[in-house]
Amino acid sequence: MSPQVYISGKYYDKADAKISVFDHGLLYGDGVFEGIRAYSGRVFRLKEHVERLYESAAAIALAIPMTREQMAAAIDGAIAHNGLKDAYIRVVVTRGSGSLGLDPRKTTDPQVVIITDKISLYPEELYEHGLKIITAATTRNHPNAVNPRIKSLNYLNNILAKMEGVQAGCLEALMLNHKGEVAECTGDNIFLVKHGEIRTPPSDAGILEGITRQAVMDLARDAGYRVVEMTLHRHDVYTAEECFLTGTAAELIPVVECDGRTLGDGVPGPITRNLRQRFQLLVREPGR
Ligand code: PXG
Repeated sequence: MSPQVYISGKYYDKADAKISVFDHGLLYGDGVFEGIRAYSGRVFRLKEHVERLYESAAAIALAIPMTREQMAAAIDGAIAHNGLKDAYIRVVVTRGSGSLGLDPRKTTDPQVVIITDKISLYPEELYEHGLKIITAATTRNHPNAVNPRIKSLNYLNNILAKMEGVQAGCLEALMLNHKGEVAECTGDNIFLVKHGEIRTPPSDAGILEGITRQAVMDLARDAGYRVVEMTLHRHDVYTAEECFLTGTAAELIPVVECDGRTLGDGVPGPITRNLRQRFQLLVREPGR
């Protein structure tokens, strides 16, 4: 049986899990979300995901109708309710139903949705041989528009970039910010290795501050690598020794080609492979 969906305090079968067409989440993409993983029945970085959800909500002045503690308990509860061990969790908070018109004051009852599902993993092949990516022509949101730090329901900009990637036969696409600097991919953060140093764009490059990104920076430093957040350009990608992406869905995945240029030796590099192994241990380690 497929997992039941939590909607604002109750569980529903998949076929009955519905939200009003008048919800501004649907009408305007007015809402926020999180994508989370559970490994062996434990939710990875639950506190961090809940915190980011509440920060996204605060940034759009959306009052989530439950406390952080209640939210964390509801997420744990949804996994337990559905008897899942290794799972993907999608938390969505919508602005709620209202009249037509943008004004959020005309809405009531923000909806809290927690979808849990079995995780569908990327083919192991991609981790062994690495991804090919392209640079999308679609620019990452300007921070003064929908700030990339907000994980909002308005992902169309990233979807447009993803479509460019798909068109080019790539699973991910690199997005530059309005200044032409490397920001991130459509659903993953990007890291480069140069002179043995691990480099990633800073928050002010206009990125989502990924929870996997932070976990990987921490474990890389613990492993003795130098990790720096710095402005990067496409040139740095093309001339990198190694490149990898991080995200909840992909975990840590090597990139071996960008815009038709072979990166490094064209195979996942030693630092990328080392970090991937360490990440695998981290997510399976009790008490992490
Ligand atoms: N950048 C963007 C734009 C993202 O959307 C990441 C980076 C990586 O962040 P985390 O915190 O996951 O390390 C994301 C994450 C989905 C889905 O189902 C999307 C994400 C994560 C999980 C699921 O579309 N995006």
